[in-house]
Amino acid sequence: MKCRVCTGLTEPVIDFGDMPIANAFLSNPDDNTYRFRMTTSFCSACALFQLDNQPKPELMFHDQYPFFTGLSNSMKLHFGELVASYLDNTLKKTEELFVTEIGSNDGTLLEYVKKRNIRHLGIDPSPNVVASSLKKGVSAEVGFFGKEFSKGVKNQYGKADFIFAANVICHIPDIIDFAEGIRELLDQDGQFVFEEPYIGSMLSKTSYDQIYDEHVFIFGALSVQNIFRRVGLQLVDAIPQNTHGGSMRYVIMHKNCREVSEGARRILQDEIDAGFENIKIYLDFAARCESRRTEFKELLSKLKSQGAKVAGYAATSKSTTVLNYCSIGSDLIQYISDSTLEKQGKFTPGTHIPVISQEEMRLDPPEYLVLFAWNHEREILAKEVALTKHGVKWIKFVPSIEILDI
Ligand code: DWN
Ligand code: ZN
Repeated sequence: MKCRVCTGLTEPVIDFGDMPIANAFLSNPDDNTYRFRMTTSFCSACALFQLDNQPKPELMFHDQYPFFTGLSNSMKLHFGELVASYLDNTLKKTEELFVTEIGSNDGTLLEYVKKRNIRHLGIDPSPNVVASSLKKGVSAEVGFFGKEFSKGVKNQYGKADFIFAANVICHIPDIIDFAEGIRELLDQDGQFVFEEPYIGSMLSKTSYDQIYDEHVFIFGALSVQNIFRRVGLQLVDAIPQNTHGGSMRYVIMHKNCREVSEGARRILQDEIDAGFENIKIYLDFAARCESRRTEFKELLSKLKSQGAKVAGYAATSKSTTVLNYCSIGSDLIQYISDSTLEKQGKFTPGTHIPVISQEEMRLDPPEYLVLFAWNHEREILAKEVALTKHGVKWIKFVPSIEILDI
C-alpha cells in the first residue's frame, strides 16, 4: 500500500477482517451493514501506523453522529485544565485573542474559552453536534477543516492565536492538506495544541481497539514531527496525558518560533530507542492482538458454559473493533448498557448486541460487566460503586484480560 503522507510503500501489520462503521448503530438488526476491509500498515519513512482503507467521511460523520464529548465528566475537567494552561499564560489581551477548535463536537472544550469572553470558532463536520454546541452559546460551523476551509476562516476572523483539537487529527486522511490549513490559519506566534491516542500506549497495552474506521492514523511524536515538518511547521512540545488510555499532547508552531522542549526531545529519543521507526514492534503487536482475541473469547465462552449472565458497559466506538474482530455476539454478551440516548434501543454494528440504558441495566444487573470504556475506568467505577457492592464483577481486556478484584 502507499503511505498516506509520503506515498512510499508501507508494510502490512494486521488484518482485522471486514469491519462495519464503528458508530453505525442499527435501528433494526436486519438492516444492511456497510463493511470495509480493515487492514493496517506501517511506513518506516514516516514512522506512521495507518489504515489502508477508510470509508468515505460522509459515512462516518453526519447529522446522526452519536458521540458527545460532554458525557464524560473527567473529559470535561480535562478540557477545562487544558484551556486554562494555555490561556492563563498568554500575554495577549482577551479582546485580541481568537481561538479555534477543530472537531469541536458539542462545544465542551470551547465553552471554557467562551466563558473568558474570547472570540472563538468551533469546526465540526457533524451538524447534530454543532447544534448542541450552538445551544451552549459556543460559536461553531459545520465543515471538514483543510487548506480551503482555513482560508474562509482566516478571511472572516483573522489568524488564530490558538488552535485546539482533541482526538480529531487521527481521523483526517488527507493530513497534509490539513497541516497546510493549520499553517494558513495559525498566527506568527500562534500554537496548535492537539491530543491524540498515543501509539506507545497502544503498543504497550495491546489496546488494538483504538483502531477503527475513524482512526486512520495512530500517532507518535516521531510521526507527528515528520508530518508537520513537511509543511514547514515544527513540533515544539510533547506532553503525555492519561486520557483515553494514554494520549499525547503535541504543540506545533511556525518554524524557529521556539526551541523544542526538553520533554519533546526525550520522547522523540525514547521512540527511536524503542524501535518505533521499525516494523518489528508493530508485528509483535499484531501477534499479541491475535492471542488476546483467543484469550478473550475463551473467557466469555467459559462464562457462558457456566451459565453466567454477562453484559457490557459502554457501547464505545472501540468496542466495534473488539466485538467484530473476536466475533462476539449476543450469545456471549447479552446486551451493552450506554448513557448515550442516541445509541439506546439500537444494536451494535456488525454484531447486533442490543444497547440499553444504564438505568435499565441497574434494575437487574448482570453477574459480569465487560468494561468497554476501559479508558474511563476510574470515572465509571466511582460512579458504579453500588453495582460493585451488589456483586457485579468487572471484566477488563486492556492492558490484559482480567476479572477485577475490587
Ligand atoms: O476519538 C474518539 C473518541 C474521543 O471518542 C471518537 N472517534 C469517538 C469516541 O470514541 P469512543 O466511543 O470509544 O469514546 P469513549 O469516550 O471511550 O466512550 C464513549 C461511550 O461510552 C459513549 O457511548 C458513552 C459511554 N459511556 C457510558 O455509557 N458511561 C461513557 C462513560 C464515561 C460513562 O460513564
Ligand atoms: Zn510515509
